[in-house]
Amino acid sequence: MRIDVVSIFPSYFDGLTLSLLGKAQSAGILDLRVRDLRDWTFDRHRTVDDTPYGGGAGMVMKPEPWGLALDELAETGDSAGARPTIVFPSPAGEVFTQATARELATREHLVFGCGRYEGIDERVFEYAATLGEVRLISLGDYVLNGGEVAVMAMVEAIGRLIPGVVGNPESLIEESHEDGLLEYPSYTKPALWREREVPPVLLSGNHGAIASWRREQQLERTRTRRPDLLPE
Ligand code: 6GU
Repeated sequence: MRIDVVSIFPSYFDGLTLSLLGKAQSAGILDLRVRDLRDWTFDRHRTVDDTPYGGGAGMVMKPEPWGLALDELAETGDSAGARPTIVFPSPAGEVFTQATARELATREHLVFGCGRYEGIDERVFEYAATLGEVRLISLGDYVLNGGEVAVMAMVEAIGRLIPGVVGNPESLIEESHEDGLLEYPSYTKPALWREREVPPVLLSGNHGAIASWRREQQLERTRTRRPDLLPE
């Protein structure tokens, strides 16, 4: 999978070279390229924003650098003409969930365009739709200063679903949200620690009993912490 990220703060994404996603890049499973939007500016100050038409607070990102960035990055060089999925992080977008991560993990080519909070000139979204499938995606109902942290989260959630990135595929299945429930609690040695015991069923060797205890724990946790995830 190829992922391009465009940002005015490319060093935010240095962390994506660590750990599993770093290994996936070295192994050639993930081709992640982070680009500075200012590379597509040509004035002395490398200007990416300007005042809003109609007035109002803050600055708006100019369309020209975005147009050039998208032209370059949407071009895959593939004669089959594969179109990328172009994601703009936005608190005004659809909410990102595990289902979104699963869907985007099936794509050949993702382009993430990180805007600042005040936004990108609206025509950029229309233009992007001529190059690929455009998605505006939010992490949830709170406000970040820009799209960078949101894109880091999305790239990590998507990247770990690419086959071969997570060594043991079973660990993908037994995760919170994969089956619509929260994960069951985990324990390791010692069996007694600061007067606290590991639930005895886990030491019983009875695999059926362990599986039903874990399922019950998942349901109980989901009921208390996230009742919104359960059917009515
Ligand atoms: Cl994707 N962007 C920004 N700026 N704020 C957010 C967000 C995204 N998701 C939640 N808050």
